Amino acid sequence: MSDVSSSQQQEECSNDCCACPPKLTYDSLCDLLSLSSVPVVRILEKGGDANTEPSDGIELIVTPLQFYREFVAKSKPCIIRGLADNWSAISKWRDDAYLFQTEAKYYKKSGSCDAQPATEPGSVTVSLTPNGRADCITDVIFLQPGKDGESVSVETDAESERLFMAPAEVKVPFPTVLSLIQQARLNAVLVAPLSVDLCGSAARRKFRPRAFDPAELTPIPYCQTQNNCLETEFPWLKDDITSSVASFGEEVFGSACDAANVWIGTSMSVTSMHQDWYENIYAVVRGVKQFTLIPPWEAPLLKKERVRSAKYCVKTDPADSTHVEFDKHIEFEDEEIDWIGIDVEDSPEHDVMLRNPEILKTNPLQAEVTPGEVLYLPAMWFHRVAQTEVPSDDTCVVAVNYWFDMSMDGPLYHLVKYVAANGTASENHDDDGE
Ligand SMILES: O=C(O)CCC(=O)C(=O)O
Repeated sequence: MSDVSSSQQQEECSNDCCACPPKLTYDSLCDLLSLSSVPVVRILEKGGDANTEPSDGIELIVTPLQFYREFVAKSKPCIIRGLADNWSAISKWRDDAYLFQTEAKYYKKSGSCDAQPATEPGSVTVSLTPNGRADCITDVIFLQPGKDGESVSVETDAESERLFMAPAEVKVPFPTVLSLIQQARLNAVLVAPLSVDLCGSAARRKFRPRAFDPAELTPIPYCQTQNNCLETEFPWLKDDITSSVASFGEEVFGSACDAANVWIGTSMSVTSMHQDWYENIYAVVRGVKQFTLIPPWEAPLLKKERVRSAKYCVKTDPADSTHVEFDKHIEFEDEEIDWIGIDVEDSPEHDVMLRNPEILKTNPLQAEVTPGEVLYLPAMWFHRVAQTEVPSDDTCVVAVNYWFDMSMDGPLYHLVKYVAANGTASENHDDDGE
């Protein structure tokens, strides 16, 4: 009875009355649900002592079941320590000579073994961009040829369009990836200004060189195909990885992983903010990954832009797989795409405020994941991923991740879809002129 009368009282109340709890708005809901940090946890091994006290930055020691209850069921990210401790990859892949030659050794070995069907090295897919931004909204500048055939100043004659730019993709022998990384590094002088030139921030345009020719840009390579490439393109790498991480995921999510992917890149590449409809267990092997994470219920604050989609094109030399050049032309896809057009790392005084001031209301979390650590990235969470080589083995950053089917029958999936499609309560108020 008393509950009914208090809810009636609330309905009648204009909410200026100090006896009522403040009305829950979309913004206050986001604040209520926001997390202050990404905890670091350890998974208790079978037969391990459940009373072990956490130490060394670890906040919790949990069993897989407790992990499910505390993190998966609540859609909370965390960093897991200890899961990949028995991966020899963590030490072996720090050595370039070892990492980029493992393929040849594997096939030599497998040639004498009937159990292995493939007997010769294949090729791996590498994404190439001029600015380290694959699958990202980009201000693409179309240059007009000048009188003397030279490209002309972008300030006077160029037109630009914001496009979703997919990378060019080439298939190369694995050791060529190392050569492409080394070439990109050597040309870092070119890469640095261009990496800001194309990434879409108006305020940064002042750094743009007066003219540039895509054919002069050095491709920035990133192995980032998300098609189960650990199995299909990099099977030899599995020799240095145990099943510890995949088995943990199987136990927690109740099925085998849908895809296991390999990521080999450098600090020149950043993955733009996006979300995936998978549970993600992401293990860093070499270097450091910096994740910026935004919860899926904050989707309306991230506003997507609808843009045309295109991809970079390259010319390759069949006789020399290390010789790759950008074509002057990009290839348009026959579709438009909705994508988040703001890099949340841009500072507020830049064009963030003009394009989408709402982004400043998000509650992003930062997670720095180091070798041997595993990030649990709950399904649907938005993520932007940057990476840094460590000084002692500074060629590249390497990670392996496992995607598991997410649950689509619980309320969260439907609520997230609803919020993303319908925007926020405050927007609805604006529509009504309130
Ligand atoms: O490591 C990266 O660059 C991106 C990773 C990612 O987006 C993912 O695992 O879903």
